[in-house]
Amino acid sequence: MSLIASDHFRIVVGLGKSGMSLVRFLARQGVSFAVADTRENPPELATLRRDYPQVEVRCGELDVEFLCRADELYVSPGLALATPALQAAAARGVKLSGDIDLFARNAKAPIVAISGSNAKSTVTTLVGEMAVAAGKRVAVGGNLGTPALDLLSDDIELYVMELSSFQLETTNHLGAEVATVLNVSEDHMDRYSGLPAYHLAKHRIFRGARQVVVNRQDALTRPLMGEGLPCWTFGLSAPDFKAFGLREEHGEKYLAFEFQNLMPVRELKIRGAHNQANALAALALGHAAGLPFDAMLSSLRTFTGLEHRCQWVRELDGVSYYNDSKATNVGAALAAIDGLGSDMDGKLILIAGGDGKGADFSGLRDSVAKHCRAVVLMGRDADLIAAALGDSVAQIRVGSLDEAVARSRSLAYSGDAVLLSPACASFDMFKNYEERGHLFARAVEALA
Ligand code: UMA
Ligand code: ADP
Repeated sequence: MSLIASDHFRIVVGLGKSGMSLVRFLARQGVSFAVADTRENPPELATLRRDYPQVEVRCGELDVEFLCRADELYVSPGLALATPALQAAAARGVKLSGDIDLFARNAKAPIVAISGSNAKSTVTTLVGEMAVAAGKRVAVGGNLGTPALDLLSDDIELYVMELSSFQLETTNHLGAEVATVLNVSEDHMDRYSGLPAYHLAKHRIFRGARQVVVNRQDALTRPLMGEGLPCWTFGLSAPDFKAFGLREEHGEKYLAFEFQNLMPVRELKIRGAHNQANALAALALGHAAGLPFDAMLSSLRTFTGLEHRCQWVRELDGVSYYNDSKATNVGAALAAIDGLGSDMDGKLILIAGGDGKGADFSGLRDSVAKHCRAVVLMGRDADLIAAALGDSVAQIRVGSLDEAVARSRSLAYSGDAVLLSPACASFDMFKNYEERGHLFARAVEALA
């Protein structure tokens, strides 16, 4: 049964991946709609024209009169709701919506919903693998991989969804079986008025949730509403009731639930304290969703992590090289610096810089001073990072990633590690963070 009114007219605003998934969904429902995008040549234009030639599409600057022909606009996550034309349409009574509410209304299986500033993709992938190991027919996607509406299917028994603050801005009721905000630190400050606005957007994930998972080490992850909901917690401290954490016994560290040890930490293949937190978060979410411990633990034993997330590339002359290109904000870089730095005898040579998205880099100072031998800076906001770090560490400025790798090698001693963890988006120098990570790995592999 369709849960969408057929007598309304809608416009899909934004013709990227989510816009195209909306087009497919609305076309399947047989309702009338049009498409708009501010770009002259949006990424899915050719596909739309080929598969849905009858759908009206307007490219270029948004026309408020055109938008006001609709009862409802489905706005893509890449487009801020504050966009003047969208606000003008809203002021004239047009509803602003997104794909996630539509997904939630049409999903017939429980939803595990995962947001946070960092670790979303790692934890989402892990919970997905745990569900597969438990024999569930599971669909995994959202901000990661496949757009939400393309996942809908009557066969699915569990949805594991990564949701960004952009997607949550237009989400009014998710109704997840279990929802979490894994951590909150500054990101996307070029889109939000400040941390409170970003925090509020993330917490929309808890709307209608039946259970919540909270990070004991980050007060901002506690739901702002929904007091009294069943709550599971995770954190690196020893766990109490309804809690996942670490416990030490006879010199061995364990992942633990309440008062029971689950598995030794050394059996995890993913490195660093931040990844132990991620494993605990995935266990908490999976447990809340009814997955058995044996299946979840077997997934944790085999999961080697995602590409570009503190990924080990090579060892040369006793120096390890790590690709953490996905660290596109300060919180992610901090997790890598602290996580790897506290797990090794030597020091880090950190390669950082790029498009800082309006971030405050001063949070890096203490961890860099503690764990880094030197920092190699590149990209648009290198000066801002240099100023924030001050004289706490040796700094080297370079013009390219190849140069960064070569200079890092010359700075490192045996036992050290070279870590690409830029604390910045990549768009000033690269197509995306994947390209930045691949070029780093290539430069490292080319070292003689
Ligand atoms: N844009 C315009 N005009 C428009 C619409 C978009 O200029 O009319 C620009 C935006 O400024 C943006 C870019 O186009 O920079 C992409 O926006 P989009 O809404 O078309 O993006 P999609 O292709 O639909 O991809 C979106 C998510 N992208 C964003 O939120 C920016 C993808 O997350 C997601 O995988 C996809 O939907 C499927 O759900 C990517 C992402 O970068 C991975 N997410 C951010 C992050 O992880 O930090 C939130
Ligand atoms: P997201 O999907 O939220 O961007 P990812 O799993 O792709 O998350 O990881 C992004 C970055 O965050 C990586 O650079 C990784 O090193 C860092 N990171 C991983 N786990 C954590 C954590 N628990 N806290 C903070 N940063 C983390």
